[in-house]
Amino acid sequence: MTDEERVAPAQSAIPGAQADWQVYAGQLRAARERLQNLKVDDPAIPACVAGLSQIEEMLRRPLRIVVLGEYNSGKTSVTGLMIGKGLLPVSVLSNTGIPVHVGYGPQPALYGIDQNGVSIRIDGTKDDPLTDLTYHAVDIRLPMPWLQRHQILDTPATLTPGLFAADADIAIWCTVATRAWTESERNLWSAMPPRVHQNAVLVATHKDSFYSDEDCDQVLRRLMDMTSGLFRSVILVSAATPINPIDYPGDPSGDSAIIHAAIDASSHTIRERRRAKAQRIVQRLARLALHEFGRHAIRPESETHFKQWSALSDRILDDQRAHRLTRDQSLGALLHTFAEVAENLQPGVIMPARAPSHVNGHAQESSRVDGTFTNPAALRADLTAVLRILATASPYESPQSREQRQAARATLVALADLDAILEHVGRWLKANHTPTDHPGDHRHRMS
Ligand SMILES: Nc1nc2c(ncn2[C@@H]2O[C@H](COP(=O)(O)OP(=O)(O)OP(=O)(O)O)[C@@H](O)[C@H]2O)c(=O)[nH]1
Ligand SMILES: [Mg+2]
Repeated sequence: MTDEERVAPAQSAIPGAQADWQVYAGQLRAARERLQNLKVDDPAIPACVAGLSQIEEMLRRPLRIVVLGEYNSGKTSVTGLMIGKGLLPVSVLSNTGIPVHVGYGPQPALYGIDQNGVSIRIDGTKDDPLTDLTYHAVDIRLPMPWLQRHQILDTPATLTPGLFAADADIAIWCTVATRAWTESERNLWSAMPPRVHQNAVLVATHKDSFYSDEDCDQVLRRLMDMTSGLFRSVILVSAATPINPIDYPGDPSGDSAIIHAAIDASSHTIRERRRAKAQRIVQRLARLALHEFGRHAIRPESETHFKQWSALSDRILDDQRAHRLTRDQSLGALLHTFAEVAENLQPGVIMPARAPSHVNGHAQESSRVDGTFTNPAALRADLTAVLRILATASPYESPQSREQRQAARATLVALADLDAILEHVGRWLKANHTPTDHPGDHRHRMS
């Protein structure tokens, strides 16, 4: 990571605008609800719906921020700074020696977690020092939108901070700026798994101890040098100065804004990674569902074409396994065969302008295949799903159930991103087009 990235951690998102992951989660939810509401009797659908729910949950899970640091380094104050000063009973929570979890709740509430993990509501006991109680942890719930997407764990100073950091998405290490980054801090931090360092933020507190901006800049620069590679961002704040407006984006110079910008930078990376992962799983899931969907409902007149595809693609994969075909050759042969069968099932589906050509099973000489396709077996599975879609509109279904099935299929196709496959196939065929071939020749070569 360059220093530049570390200095300028983030542009705060425009308030109200949805991040990509939120848009994607919304799309998944809409697709899932559509599938759930359709009256289609096919086991592939509930299986897919269940998978989608899990992925949505994974996407929406609040990011876990864990606040770590040595004794009195400002951990609880920094936690307060994140949710808005004045909202957290910092004075009550100081020196409690137990972890404090802050998360979303529809109403403000305070719970004690006992030794058995049982949660007991304790608000109403007004400012009793929690040290008097034998709770294992404290759980604070606040009705703040920010806490629907983030949760915070304020930890007690410990010699084994790694235990708290283990399931952190974003670890925050607090240090007192005037004596920051001591050897013991360095040792504790270095002992953490590198994964924890990746999106971590170093928060130096007590900015108010410095007299000038130059002093602050110098401290910040020194800290960045000393901790190079160990944190995603390094910031300097006054964690105990009077309250900033809670609507932090309106106050970009405030300490809340500084810490939120650093968290947003890390959040963005994590959310993007989660979204990419979700997208991959959803594609697989939907393609799998398409394989299963309508397995027994292939149109009689399409059956011959479909059987041809099964036989030819089997042979291609066999030939590859037996090293009679290179990987590229088998990919090329699969794509050509697919294009041929697809055109027969639904003319114009691949290349409306001109029919695919040069189809000669797997014996043909293949030029290099587009990098999009790398694994013949996976490609065959994907292409089979597409062909099944083209082949399974049964004319015997009632118009109503046909409509429902088509709607389900369309939803799955969108999730599976099969359009992208068709587009790639079209592009690939165009690039490998041999003009001498005659479209009418296809059928006999395939049989
Ligand atoms: N002046 C000043 N005081 C601060 C700042 N941050 C924290 N403090 C004070 O430092 C003391 C310790 O702060 P806490 O937030 O309780 O620190 P902590 O790390 O949670 O402490 P323990 O949980 O007991 O380890 C409190 O008196 C805070 O008011 C800061 O930026 N400036
Ligand atoms: Mg504390």
